[in-house]
Amino acid sequence: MKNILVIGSTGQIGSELTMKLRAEKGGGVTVAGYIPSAPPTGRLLASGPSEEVNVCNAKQIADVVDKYDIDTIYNLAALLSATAERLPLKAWDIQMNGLINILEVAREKHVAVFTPSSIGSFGPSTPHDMTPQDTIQRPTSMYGVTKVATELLSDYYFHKYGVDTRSVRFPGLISYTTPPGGGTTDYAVEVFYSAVKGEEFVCPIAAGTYMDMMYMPDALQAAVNIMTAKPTYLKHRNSFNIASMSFEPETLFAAIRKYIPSLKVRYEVDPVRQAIADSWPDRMDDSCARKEWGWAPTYDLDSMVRDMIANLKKKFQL
Ligand code: VAH
Repeated sequence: MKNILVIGSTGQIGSELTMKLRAEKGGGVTVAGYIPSAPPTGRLLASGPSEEVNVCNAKQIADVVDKYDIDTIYNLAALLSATAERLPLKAWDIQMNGLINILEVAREKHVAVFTPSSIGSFGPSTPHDMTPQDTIQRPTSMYGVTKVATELLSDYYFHKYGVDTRSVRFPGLISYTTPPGGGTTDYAVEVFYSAVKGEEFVCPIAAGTYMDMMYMPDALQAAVNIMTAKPTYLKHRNSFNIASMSFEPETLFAAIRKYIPSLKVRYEVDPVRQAIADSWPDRMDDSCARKEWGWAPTYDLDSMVRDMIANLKKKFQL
């Protein structure tokens, strides 16, 4: 029976992952950890227990782990890349001081920990095409620095203390549920909102800028599957490349125009997000994840576009 704590349960990934974990048959409880400025509402609040958990408060983490006999923590507390560039010290505090609080609790109470990494953990000197699982990681953003440090610290706690830490490097995540905030890949979500509402989309990322992207259902399944993988099969832990599609803005817009031909786009490149995007891979090699724990995405560009448009039209009753 798995009792799970999702820290950051009201964020872009956390809000959907918490609902998915609660729907999984397992008999355990999934606790929604939140901070006062972002409390759970609606179905997230109604479907299970929630507790205030600030990653920078180690006692709060430990008390909730004890109260619910937690055996797995999903640590989704983070500032995304563009916000982290604006607030680098806050990003470090949440992503690193928060992480070591979680890992210390996990060490003392024998709790498994999932903390996502990202394509943001790579930098300009990383091979951009078919980025290898094990390669150079010299990111030039604070977000990327925290993601590499997250991978190293999580591996340290595994090798030194036997803490069961696991992680995936998420691409840009696309979802119709919780709008993203402050990410470099957010354009690939925001354009859908403009398209279904018939509004012109102003794209902050230049045409021709390839990035790995993934539909949220595949990302959530990866987060669940890696934590249930047989530990003896894992040659890597923090963190696995996972990939499903790679595209540049014009490819995405053409795929949307197959269903909404009227989509209008103009470019106003944001230099901060463009510099971050240029430093990230075009496409990752995810063969290790496929081999070691059976990673396999189910959505491609066209099926993701179709599903996004159908669900956003439903959401806005269009
Ligand atoms: C961001 N969506 O853009 C996040 C993610 C891979 C990108 O880390 O910052």
